[in-house]
Amino acid sequence: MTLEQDIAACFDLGGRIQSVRPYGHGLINDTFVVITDTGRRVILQRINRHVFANPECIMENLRVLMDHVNRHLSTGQTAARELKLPGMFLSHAGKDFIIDAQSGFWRALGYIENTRTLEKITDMRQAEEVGFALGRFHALVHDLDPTRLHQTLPGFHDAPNYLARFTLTSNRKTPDSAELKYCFAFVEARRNLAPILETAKRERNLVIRPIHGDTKLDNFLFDITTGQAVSLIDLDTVQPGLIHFDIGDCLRSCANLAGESPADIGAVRFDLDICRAILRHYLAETRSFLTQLDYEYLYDAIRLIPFELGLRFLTDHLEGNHYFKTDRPGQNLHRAMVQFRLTASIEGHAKEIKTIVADSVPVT
Ligand code: GN1
Ligand code: MG
Repeated sequence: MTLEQDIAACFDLGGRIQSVRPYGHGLINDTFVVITDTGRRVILQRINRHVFANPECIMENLRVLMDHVNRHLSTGQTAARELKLPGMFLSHAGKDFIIDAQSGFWRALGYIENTRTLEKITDMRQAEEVGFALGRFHALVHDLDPTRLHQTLPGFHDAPNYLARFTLTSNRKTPDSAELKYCFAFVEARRNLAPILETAKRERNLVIRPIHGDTKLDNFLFDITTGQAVSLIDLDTVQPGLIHFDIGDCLRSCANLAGESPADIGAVRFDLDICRAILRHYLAETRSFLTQLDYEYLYDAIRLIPFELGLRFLTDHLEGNHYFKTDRPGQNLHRAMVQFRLTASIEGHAKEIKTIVADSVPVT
């Protein structure tokens, strides 16, 4: 028996375990899909303790989130089309997690049937669905008091802090390749960009709300039959934050058709049609509670989040790849280059993106 089979057997999954296989492409946690003899599929995950110091907080947040969303559903406050969120299974001891002998933290989540993820957006309807789903998610949680949620990853989107850490690390290192020279110069030229959202937060131009925290395309589930986006998964980083983090992260993932690890970095660019489709549908779902100031910072967020992720990959490369999983040397440097190319493409389209934002804001 493998460790993950042993662990799967500790949860009450309503049947005997038939198989446990690795699943998905996450860069942080270890994910498996379990199949039971009743044909049920369950997602089994070992949370990366190096990243999440207090995984218990993730589970508490999940419970708060589920209670809140279920209350919304039972009072019919939202329209007929609902997002499904994965449920949690309890262990035979009645807990929603298990700690193994090596302190590994495991949980089992419902698999949402008849759905798939997309490797990339191939038609505009998919982009519209992403915009809808993110907007609906924010609409569902916008009236949840953010102080009821733990910070599962303190400073997760604190770009000035990532910049400070990069500065410390890079001061000890001479850029000895063309790639590193490009990256160091790219960051130097954008020191002013890093604090833009943190400053807006401090000055109360932007308010703290519950956010998802990890809105890349892989975390949207699409119904296989209808093509509708029916779920947003990977709820580990649901915590208090700025909705701008989620919008920037979603667009940097969805509107870059080359993906996060393309063979040809030259293929990386920001797709304006996808940006338009996502924003329009997102803003239609969130119009009742977003403010003028929220709209004013959208372009900055779209530009900042790929820059921030590039910084995170670059620093991890310099520090020896402790954070993001890699399967070859130099992979995090390559990932950083991709995000910087994307940032540059966004900057090159600044005018068009600002026009898209202005045209997508619903008229009141
Ligand atoms: C990580 O583990 P995964 O793949 O869901 C990271 C995100 C990055 C993403 C880039 C907790 O997400 O912030 O945007 O990689 N998650 C964490 O692929 O750091
Ligand atoms: Mg994640």
